[in-house]
Amino acid sequence: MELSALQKVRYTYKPKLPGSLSRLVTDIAVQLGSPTESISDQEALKARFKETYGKPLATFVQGKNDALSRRLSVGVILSGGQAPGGHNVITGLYDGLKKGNPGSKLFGFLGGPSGLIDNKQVEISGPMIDAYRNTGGFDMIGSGRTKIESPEQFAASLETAKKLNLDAVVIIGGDDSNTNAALLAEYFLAKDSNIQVIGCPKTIDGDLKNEHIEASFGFDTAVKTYSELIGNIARDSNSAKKYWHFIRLMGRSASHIALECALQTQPNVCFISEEVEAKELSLGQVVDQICGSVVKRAENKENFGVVLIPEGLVEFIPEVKKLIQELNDIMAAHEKDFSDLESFAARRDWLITWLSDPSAYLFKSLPEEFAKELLMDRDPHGNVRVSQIETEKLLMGMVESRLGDLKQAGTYKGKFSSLGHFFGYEGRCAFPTNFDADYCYSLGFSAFVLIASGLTGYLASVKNLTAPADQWIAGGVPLTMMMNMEHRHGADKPVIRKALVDLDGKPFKAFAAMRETWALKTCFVYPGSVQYYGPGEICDQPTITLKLEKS
Ligand code: FBP
Repeated sequence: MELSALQKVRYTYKPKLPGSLSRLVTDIAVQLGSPTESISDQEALKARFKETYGKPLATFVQGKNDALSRRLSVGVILSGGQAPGGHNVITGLYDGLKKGNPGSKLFGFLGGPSGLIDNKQVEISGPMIDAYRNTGGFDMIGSGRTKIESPEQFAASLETAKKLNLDAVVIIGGDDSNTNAALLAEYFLAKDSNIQVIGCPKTIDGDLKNEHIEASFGFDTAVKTYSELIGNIARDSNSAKKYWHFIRLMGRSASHIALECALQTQPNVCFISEEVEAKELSLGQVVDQICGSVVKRAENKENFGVVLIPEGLVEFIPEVKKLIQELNDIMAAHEKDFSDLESFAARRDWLITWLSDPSAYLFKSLPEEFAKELLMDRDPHGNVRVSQIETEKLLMGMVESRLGDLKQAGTYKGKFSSLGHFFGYEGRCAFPTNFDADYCYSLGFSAFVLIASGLTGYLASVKNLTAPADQWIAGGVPLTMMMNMEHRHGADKPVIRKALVDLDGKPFKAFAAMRETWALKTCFVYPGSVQYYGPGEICDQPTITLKLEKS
């Protein structure tokens, strides 16, 4: 394989570790706190997690710990969407295991959780690790979205782990995958197996965070990659002065990505889905908000601008959310009738007979392309695939038509020409920033310490992330501590609570304080590309979101 100059140099980058992990491995002790409680639904969760509920928080400190030199066999899984830094979690785990005992082994399950179920794995070797140090992507072992949920899948997972003589399984994933990790940890103990399960917090969406998990890895690199691209487009827009750019950004549900990109680039308009839902805005009101900026800027002869749209927006506009829920139910309950209809027109007419009046009215009024996208196959969790729904195009069309009305009424005299973009996959496999490279390596190393110390049902945690890396605080958070019960697909299920944008939080407030100015004036900021080498103030800075949250 031909290597780029940057890749060659990144192989030699030495990720920074928290002070507590930089010493001799046998000098890393685990300090345990008091028993913990889940965030809510304590009784129901205690009943569901009889073996693992309420474990104490773990912090790594200086002290003798001979357990860390045990010979171990561990299996690792990459689960869900790609996020920069995944390879470094594996690298940190591998280096930790080998430092503890050169005879320890690491197996990589291929293609996500299905690799554990079907016993598809590879033993990870030193040369393999060296070929992936500080690189983006999940291609070392691949990822997948299979959920371990049926009794057969749990039993097959245990069988694989036993066959390989594993001491532990590490699951690198988001909220759903780590809920799975908690269930697996519980299952193994309930089946009298001592095989441990440890999770690592991954997702570019940034919605796996709480008091103890300050950030999910990958968010830092993804938002910096998107912000560079948005800044470049904003500058092009300010140079040519003839286009409005509508940019949809990844983030399945939460708008953390859009919010951070807005703080970094200062666009004219940015929607935060959580606010749209809280204010119960209609699709028409969302369109009006964009038109407000277009009209005012046209009065200043600025017929150009940038609009940021979180990809999850459609599911947070109450009327569209209701329509999607009704479509999900109808299509699930009458799957065959629906799939027997071949043309879109036949499907639309059939669906309209089932939909409630308001949803039928909205569905009929949607442009055909967008309505078709709402009918595409659901993901394995039954959700619409928002990454495939071109909300930016819907809004571009609706804004143009509304501006036409305003022109006729004489309240708008500008010119409107728009271009659509979607930034998602561009950021998920970028070379991890120094922050993500260091954070991920530390998470992997922490997973090793948790395993060697005999803990199970924990998420590796590294805190104090706005301080220099040597002051980061590493340890583990019991998975049940982050859980609550939620009604999903007709039943109450234990899940790790997703962290949506907090409308009372500092990042949102900082954005809300500035957006009226940005809507009117051209205040774009051009962040430029991620820097890997150079002064710490440009290479090692965390996101604005994290800095504000910790300030
Ligand atoms: P995870 O939650 O698994 O990290 O994935 C998040 C995400 O990148 C979303 O932002 C996006 O909507 C989705 O994955 C796309 O999924 P896919 O890779 O299956 O197209």
